[in-house]
Amino acid sequence: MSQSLTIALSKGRILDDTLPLLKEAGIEPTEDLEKSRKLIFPTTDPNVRLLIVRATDVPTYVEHGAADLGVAGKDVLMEYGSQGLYEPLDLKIAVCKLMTAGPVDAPEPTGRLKVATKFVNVARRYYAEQGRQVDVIKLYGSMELAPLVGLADKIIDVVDTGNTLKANGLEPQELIAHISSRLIVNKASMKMKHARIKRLIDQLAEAVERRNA
Ligand code: PRT
Ligand code: MG
Repeated sequence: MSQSLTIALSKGRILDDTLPLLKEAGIEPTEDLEKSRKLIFPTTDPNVRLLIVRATDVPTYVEHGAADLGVAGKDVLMEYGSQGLYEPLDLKIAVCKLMTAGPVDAPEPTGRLKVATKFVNVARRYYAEQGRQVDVIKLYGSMELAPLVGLADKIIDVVDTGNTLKANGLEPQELIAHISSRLIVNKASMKMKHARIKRLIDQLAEAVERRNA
């Protein structure tokens, strides 16, 4: 198998924070990804290309080998389940917290808790560990709305500044996990393209260390 690499990224904060790290590893897209509608991009390394996919789809592309590597939030990986992937490096970017949140000063509901979230697997696991009965309601976005209109008592979402919660009369409650983005690697690629991938992991690890020194 050739040593060419395909790397899956998502637009927005992951792309913004990953490109400077890739640059330090000698990999730069040859055009502006944010401005383009294309989804496959060549780079200054003729053997490396970038794919742009939805943040939640990155693990799928990598697990199935459509991409050799990818960058995904730990929140996304916790929800996806990462047994089918290697997760060799914490890139320490897109840092946030996965939290429960609810209306400011609301009394703890006495009956069965209703929790709205896009992280349904994480939610079920979290409350099961506490032995708490919950109804988990799957949403795809705007989770903050759910407690305001009686769809749910609480939400589970990632929180950075907390401004979005605050603007909607919600407050962060329990910390479920500290989140950052991880480099993920397809298991077969790690074997077949070991030298090339090992070199990239080492270069990225050095770039992360320099950045956080
Ligand atoms: O947007 P899309 O639906 O395609 O997917 P996505 O929302 O998963 O992608 P993206 O690019 O928004 O986030 C990618 C990754 O960045 C996530 O998987 C997290 O690991 C990480 N990250 C870091 C965040 C945030 N910080 C963050 N603040 N992801 C989302 N947010 C949201 C948050 O939920 C809130 O609604 O941004 C909003 C503002 O946050 P506050 O607390 O600063 O107000
Ligand atoms: Mg988003």
